[in-house]
Amino acid sequence: MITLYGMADSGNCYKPRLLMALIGRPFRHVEVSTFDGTTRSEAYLVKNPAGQVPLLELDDGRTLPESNAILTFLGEGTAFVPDDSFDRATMLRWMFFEQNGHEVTVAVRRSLSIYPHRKAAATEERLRLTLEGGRQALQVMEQHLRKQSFFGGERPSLADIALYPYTATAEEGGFDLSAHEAIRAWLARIEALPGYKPKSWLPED
Ligand SMILES: N[C@@H](CCC(=O)N[C@@H](CS)C(=O)NCC(=O)O)C(=O)O
Repeated sequence: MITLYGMADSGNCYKPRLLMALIGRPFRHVEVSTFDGTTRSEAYLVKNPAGQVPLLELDDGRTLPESNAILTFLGEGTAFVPDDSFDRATMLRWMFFEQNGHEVTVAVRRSLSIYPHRKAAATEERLRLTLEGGRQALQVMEQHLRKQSFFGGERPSLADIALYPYTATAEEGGFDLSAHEAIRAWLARIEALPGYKPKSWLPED
């Protein structure tokens, strides 16, 4: 069975967990965490020299880091990857947006705001910049979702799985979603998908 090394509270790690729940693919979860230093342990650095989670390990020992690369691998051949090449590129467009415009602002501001070990990095300037950038990213999402149900159109794709976790916890980072009606309706649509599991869910051993 494939193994997902991840941190239960991390949105990046929740992305592949959520996808595997939605497609009904069994996996083993191994908790590796920045809190207890295991992301930087010698044993883990052999698997991922970047010292980050998530990391997928296949039965043959091959490993794959980067949440959106993991989604791409796991999503192949499922309904979460469109057949049409333009639709597939549109899905990728939003997955790149998630890493370049959303994760670096919305997710980073949450981690600066809630994790005590990030306090030294949570300077006024950084909090201001991530607030501005995050608001801009959320506005882009809001505008797009006013026109369609999911990022790639009327069906959910990997882009929605990539964008869901840190949008769902954006308020923990000080973002106000009350005026973002389209985003809130989209979050509810994801939560209504068959097989959906919340971030707190981990597979049984
Ligand atoms: N671009 C990477 C980012 C991964 C990342 O930032 N992981 C964080 C948890 S959300 C991590 O491993 N932090 C632990 C550390 O840096 O020690 C992805 O999408 O997978």
